Amino acid sequence: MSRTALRICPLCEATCGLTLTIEGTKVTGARGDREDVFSKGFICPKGASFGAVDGDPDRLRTPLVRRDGELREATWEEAFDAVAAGIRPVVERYGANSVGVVLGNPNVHTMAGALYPAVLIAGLGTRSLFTASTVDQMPKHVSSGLLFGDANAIPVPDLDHTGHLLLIGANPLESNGSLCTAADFPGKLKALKARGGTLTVIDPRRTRTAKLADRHIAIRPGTDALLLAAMTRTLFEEHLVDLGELTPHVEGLDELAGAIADFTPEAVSAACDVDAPVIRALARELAAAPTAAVYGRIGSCTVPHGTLASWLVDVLNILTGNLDRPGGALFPQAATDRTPRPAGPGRGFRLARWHSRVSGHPEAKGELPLSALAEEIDTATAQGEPVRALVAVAANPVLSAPDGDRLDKALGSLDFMVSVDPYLNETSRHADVVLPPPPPSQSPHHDFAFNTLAVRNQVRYSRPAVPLEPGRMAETEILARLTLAATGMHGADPSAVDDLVIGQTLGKAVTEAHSPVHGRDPEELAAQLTGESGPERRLDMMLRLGPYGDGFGARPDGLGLARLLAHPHGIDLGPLRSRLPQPLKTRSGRIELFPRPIADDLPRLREAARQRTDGLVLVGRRHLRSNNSWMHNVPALTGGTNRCTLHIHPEDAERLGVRDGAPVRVKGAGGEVTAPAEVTDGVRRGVVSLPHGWGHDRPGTRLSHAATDPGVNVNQLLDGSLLDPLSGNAVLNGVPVDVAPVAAR
Ligand SMILES: Nc1nc2c(c(=O)[nH]1)N[C@H]1C(S)=C(S)[C@@H](COP(=O)(O)OP(=O)(O)OC[C@H]3O[C@@H](n4cnc5c(=O)[nH]c(N)nc54)[C@H](O)[C@@H]3O)O[C@H]1N2
Ligand SMILES: Nc1nc2c(c(=O)[nH]1)N[C@H]1C(S)=C(S)[C@@H](COP(=O)(O)OP(=O)(O)OC[C@H]3O[C@@H](n4cnc5c(=O)[nH]c(N)nc54)[C@H](O)[C@@H]3O)O[C@H]1N2
Ligand code: SF4
Ligand SMILES: [Mo]
Repeated sequence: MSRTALRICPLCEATCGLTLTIEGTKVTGARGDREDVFSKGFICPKGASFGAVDGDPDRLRTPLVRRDGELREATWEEAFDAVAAGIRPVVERYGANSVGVVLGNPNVHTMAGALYPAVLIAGLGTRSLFTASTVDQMPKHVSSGLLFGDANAIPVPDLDHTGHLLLIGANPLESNGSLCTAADFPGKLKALKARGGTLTVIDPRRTRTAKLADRHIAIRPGTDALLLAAMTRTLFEEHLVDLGELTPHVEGLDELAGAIADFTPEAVSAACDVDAPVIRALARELAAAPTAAVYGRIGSCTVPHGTLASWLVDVLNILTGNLDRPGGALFPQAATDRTPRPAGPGRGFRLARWHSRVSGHPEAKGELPLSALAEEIDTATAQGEPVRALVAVAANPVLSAPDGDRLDKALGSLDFMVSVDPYLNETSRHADVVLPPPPPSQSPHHDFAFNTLAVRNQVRYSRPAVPLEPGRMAETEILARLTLAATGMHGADPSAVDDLVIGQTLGKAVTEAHSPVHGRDPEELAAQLTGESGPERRLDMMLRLGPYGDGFGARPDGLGLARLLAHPHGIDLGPLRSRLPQPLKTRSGRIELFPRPIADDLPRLREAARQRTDGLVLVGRRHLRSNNSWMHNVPALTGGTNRCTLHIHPEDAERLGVRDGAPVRVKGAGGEVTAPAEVTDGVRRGVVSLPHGWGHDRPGTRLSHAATDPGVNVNQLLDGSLLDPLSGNAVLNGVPVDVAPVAAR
């Protein structure tokens, strides 16, 4: 007998609602849930393969603990005993910073990842925090922090209503969108065109997204900040600046105009390899559109001027009056956002409150660059102890971060490492303890992160579609127990972690004048929380305190967990709306258009306008049926065009003697790899492209299908020294490489 259950898909940022078919405890099918308030039935090949991803026989079923050098199956009790015994002595002997924490991307796709790591980090008191954000979107956090005073206030293009979309370094037809949660991104781009809107794509590759565009500009990688600066300059020069409703909320306009005066289209044209009249036309089209949104993603972030490019994206939205207006770029309002406080000056955003020990990299948002993890482990300095113990949650930095070989060695030298990961892979193979979370079908789901980035306000929650298999532990409980074991409370009841957070949150809320629970008794409020588990009670609390919440009775028709559970396809909370000035938390209470750290970084950009590399540079790419490093083990999602090949333009191939299908050697500052060439004019001249997340040929892993076509680790070409200095984000695109055919024997 089969049954169906609803489950939000955790396999990318689009958060589609799925209807799963379940036989016994096995997911045998998945289709789009047509009644889902957000995704309305959309599904992609990954979502359709949910059952295969979920039921991968290589997923670990029990904890592993290293004994006599070998990882062996163990009980949960033995595993947490080993965690406490591994971490506590390191903290006690060498101090909190000697315990590192690495958080990978899937943390934003699980409830556990949203609710527990902050408690773990605070409990440990460590500053050695490294996450996937610094190989991804940290520049956007920094630019938002500087402009708006809140690193998490990220404006999202109003895809359903905009008249003109300028898309920079993003390929949503493969990625399904990022920092812009939208189910059926492809359909939304087609709808934009159908209603007479225009789409411009800036990408060194002619991607599937670029093929949809009215205009595709194949820019030279790494030079977007120059192009955007010249567009900004053009808006000033041609008197196209029109802040509209934003006028009272913006400061620094004149300073900005003066500072970018020398970034003329002519001055940047050669570096970008884009003609000056084209740059002017881009600026004019943006200003002339009835509504427009500029949106930049990976290709604009993982480059040497990532923060400047991210800042300029919003500067252009602001100068054309498109920020915070329907059809432009708006700030979503999620149901679990904090209770909105009254508008007014805030505490502002600060950078560089501390620095990394070895290279002195400044922190950003409390994080150190993932690129610096290897040196923080393998290099002793007088500044303090190296990282000697590591907690890795949903992270595979051996493949995702620069110089995997160095990190691989460094991980091998740790006193202790624990990985919370479903797979024994390139990173977790170094752990002394591996704690495997259950598959997604056995986990609850709510998108704490992506609802704050969604193109429509809505809220959805799925309880586990399948009960926990005997011997399994929910990932929320794993992280709660790990937190207790690592912070000297080993063995305490895991609900203590949830009670602590609930007590602290309610305790603070009752003191805030703007809170709906101001002046009430936190214990009385806590007693009202519903839910079957600690994480559900926390979700209930956040919903009830949130902007749409029932305020614990203050607004009886407001949201809470019970109401959400009564709406299994979700609750629509309406289109994105203008919110300024409320989201601003700058010290001035206004948008600070030309902040100091940005001003100080401009000379470096000016310098870049004069540079031109003539050699080849490398960029990445994504495939619809892949996901970073962890989906190459699912046969249904591999093969065909989803392969680790080097894309190279026919003219470059000809010049270098590279033949289609033949192996080529690619050499970068961090090492070299050999991959088959794929000669294609889908990349521009002077650019080659290799996808990331491959290189599944290391011993001691348990990824049987991935190992049959392992590919190579593109990040081995990097040595970790190239960073965007303001954000600490790794430079992964526009990296110089040498390419040569592998000589036939
Ligand atoms: N060259 C290059 N490098 C890149 C990029 C690029 O474009 N080019 N992209 C970068 C980006 S954007 C990112 S986000 C990073 C990603 O980097 P990482 O976060 O390190 O890598 P992932 O492959 O996303 O997944 C990390 C781990 O999560 C595990 N996992 C999967 N599901 C779960 C779960 O439910 N719970 C737990 N605990 N673990 C789970 C997987 O087995 C895997 O080991 O890579 C970056 N690296
Ligand atoms: N199918 C699939 N979906 C995914 C993922 C996946 O691995 N596979 N990963 C998920 C994650 S973690 C993330 S962060 C998102 C990323 O989402 P996107 O940002 O949409 O990711 P990409 O498809 O890598 O698109 C980046 C584009 O930038 C281009 N580019 C490279 N360098 C430059 C440059 O200097 N300038 C410009 N203008 N463009 C440049 C590349 O050619 C590429 O087409 O995708 C998410 N979704
Ligand atoms: S688009 Fe993303 S969320 Fe939607 S089904 Fe595909 S992988 Fe899942
Ligand atoms: Mo990412």
